[in-house]
Amino acid sequence: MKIGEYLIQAVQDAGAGHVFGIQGDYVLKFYEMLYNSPLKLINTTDEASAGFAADAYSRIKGFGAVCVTYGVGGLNLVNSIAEAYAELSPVLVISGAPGVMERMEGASLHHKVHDFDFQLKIFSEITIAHAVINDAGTASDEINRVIYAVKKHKKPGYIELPRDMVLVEAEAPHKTFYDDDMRDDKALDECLKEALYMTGKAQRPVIAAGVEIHRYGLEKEVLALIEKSGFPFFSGVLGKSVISEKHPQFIGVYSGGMSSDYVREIISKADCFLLLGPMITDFSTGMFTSDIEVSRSITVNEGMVSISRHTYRNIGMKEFIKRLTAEWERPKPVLDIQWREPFREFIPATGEKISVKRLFECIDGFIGDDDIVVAEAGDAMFGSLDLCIHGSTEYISPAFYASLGFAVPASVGVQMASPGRCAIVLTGDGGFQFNAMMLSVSVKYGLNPIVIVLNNNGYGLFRPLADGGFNDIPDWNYAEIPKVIGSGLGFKVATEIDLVLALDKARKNTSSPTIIDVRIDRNDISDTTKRLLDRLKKRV
Ligand SMILES: Cc1ncc(C[n+]2csc(CCOP(=O)(O)OP(=O)(O)O)c2C)c(N)n1
Ligand SMILES: [Mg+2]
Repeated sequence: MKIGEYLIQAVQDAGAGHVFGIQGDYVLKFYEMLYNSPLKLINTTDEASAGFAADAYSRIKGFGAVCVTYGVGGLNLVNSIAEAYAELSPVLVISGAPGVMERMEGASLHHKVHDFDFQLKIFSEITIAHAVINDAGTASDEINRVIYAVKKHKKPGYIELPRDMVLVEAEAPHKTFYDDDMRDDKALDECLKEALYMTGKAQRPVIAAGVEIHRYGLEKEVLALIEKSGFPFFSGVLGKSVISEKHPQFIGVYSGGMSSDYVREIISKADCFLLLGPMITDFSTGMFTSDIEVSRSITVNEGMVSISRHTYRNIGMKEFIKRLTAEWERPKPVLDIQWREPFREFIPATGEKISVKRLFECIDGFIGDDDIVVAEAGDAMFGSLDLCIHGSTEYISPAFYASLGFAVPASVGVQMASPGRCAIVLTGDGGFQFNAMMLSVSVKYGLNPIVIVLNNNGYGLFRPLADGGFNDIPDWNYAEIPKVIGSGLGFKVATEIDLVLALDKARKNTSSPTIIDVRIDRNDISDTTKRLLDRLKKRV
């Protein structure tokens, strides 16, 4: 096999069916090979968008890939891959590069910044494993090593493929990569005993289903524990929808002082927290205003379990959860929780101008079983935390790294990874303007995202903190975008009834994007964001 062919086969074997990106002369030979392979090549409008699309794709499929040219392409991808790294998304970056035989000292080749390895050095900071494929003898081992690390650690990897190596015959692999994690069975026994004792005597226990549960594919195991225990459960901001939010034991998303009164009340009274796969960040704790006390917590992450202030190491998260469930004996608790009200139908008030609060109530009623919600950083993301997501992992947002420009490109990745399902994109006007051109890629591939633009004339999130012309953005006519990109529906809505009518038409549009420009007041923000801003104001 040629090295290029070996790489393509390895990407397929790892679970990807698509590769996102843009070519250039340093990667053209490989692109031709990719194009003629079973992998589907999705050309994006720019590399940052390719990275976001591949990130969302990876969150759904468990592995994704992006392929770019050297320098101009690679550097355009840095922010997206940094987000994937920060939020545990297994994306493989493949970058073309000057040939091994071209790498003469001091050679000034286009797209090169200084030394030939400048791009490798940058990506080594934001990937878990990296390799330059410059030796046919080790090429297959190096490709396998990087892909193995990506899948194991749920973080991006980097493979640089010099253009003169693509057609070189690869030697067969010499090494096998297998799971060699140290496991301490005695620590697991001891830790389980302590966890069973602590949960056994709790009067008001709660479980959290965190983001690692999704990334390590443990949804079924966690659901079994939730149902056997009868404990109520919540999720964190990044782990939203790891388990279906229609589950009767679900109480909501908890993020400290940012959360709704309902969730906060339950958490503030809880006396035992079983935190499964959480990622603890400023947003997930509502700027560190969480009521989750370490002394009452069992925190389970891949490789270790902490109970109160001591930690057991070398414990697999899956083994821990499975054994905890198997050895669980305590009867289900009798709880005096006032369970969430079932979902209420949205009835539009005639002529009433739409507010952010009502917008989210309307979207809550609109989301269906086959939809995947993609939220952009900004009020779109914070306001959507209380939406009820029906299935498992049907809500995707950059709820930690929080880069703008994610949602529209991510919807392309989502729809490629889950054919036939609708992507509902919730974005602010500012975030939308970053990568709105990616809707033309949706048109090219016949995708039908429904893009709801929360149009508050600028960077609304910042206005209460510091306001000035820097928060105003150009006022686009978003509803006219379909004319530019050649297909799609566009609506400009200001009232509740118009919004409902537009959503109805969007639902029936199965072949092209729908853009709904929702005109909201400049200073209107969601309750979640109001609570977040109160916290931030105390800091600024
Ligand atoms: C790439 C990037 N640049 C800058 C920021 C800082 N930032 C966070 S929110 C925001 C404003 C977003 O505006 P919009 O999308 O309209 O949402 P709104 O604040 O109005 O809800 C900015 C600039 C960021 N998160 N990501
Ligand atoms: Mg805005």
